[in-house]
Amino acid sequence: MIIFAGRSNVGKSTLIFRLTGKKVKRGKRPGVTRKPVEVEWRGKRIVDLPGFGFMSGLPKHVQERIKDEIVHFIEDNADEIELAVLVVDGKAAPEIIERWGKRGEIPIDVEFYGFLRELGIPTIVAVNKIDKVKNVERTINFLAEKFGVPYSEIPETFVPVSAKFGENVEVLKKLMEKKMRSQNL
Ligand SMILES: Nc1nc2c(ncn2[C@@H]2O[C@H](COP(=O)(O)OP(=O)(O)OP(=O)(O)O)[C@@H](O)[C@H]2O)c(=O)[nH]1
Ligand SMILES: [Mg+2]
Repeated sequence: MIIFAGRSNVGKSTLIFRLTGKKVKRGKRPGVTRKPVEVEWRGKRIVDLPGFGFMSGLPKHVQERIKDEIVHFIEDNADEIELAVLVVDGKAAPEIIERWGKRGEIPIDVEFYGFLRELGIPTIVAVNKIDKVKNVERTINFLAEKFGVPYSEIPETFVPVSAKFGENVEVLKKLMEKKMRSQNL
């Protein structure tokens, strides 16, 4: 099983659509995917998870419940999950991380990356919406530092993509295959 996780509206569903051609529900507002949705891809199951964080039209306690459900889903399926793709919004993530950090809070993306690593799940960070990012390299270096990923491991961990324009999706596909192969050795 491969899971796609990340904050609401970062483009998880769009990326799955680009990768697989499977028509998962996508949308302009955060909170489109409300339950884990499975699609089949090359004989594997890809799970499109709801986003965590702000969701349009949903009260805070429901958002919290959905986040708990995501965490439980991942914990319950940890043995089966061979790969996680953590999708972040390349434009918004650095700003949000900076803001949370200043408040002395651990940003959700950072927390979530740590959570996946603690469970021993190989994780790729797809830095999406790079069509809106001026300096991609700087963005990735910043995220790597915040996530605690050593400089030498950046190429095997971070991939800049634009799901909307299909940019670099092939590179992501290759890295996914590589990570899964090295796992099965
Ligand atoms: N500019 C730009 N917009 C994108 C990109 N990828 C996705 N989007 C837009 O971001 C919005 C959210 O896309 P979704 O794929 O529904 O996002 P999601 O992460 O699945 O959202 P939830 O299911 O609500 O958690 C849509 O309006 C997409 O068109 C991208 O690479 N660049
Ligand atoms: Mg979605």
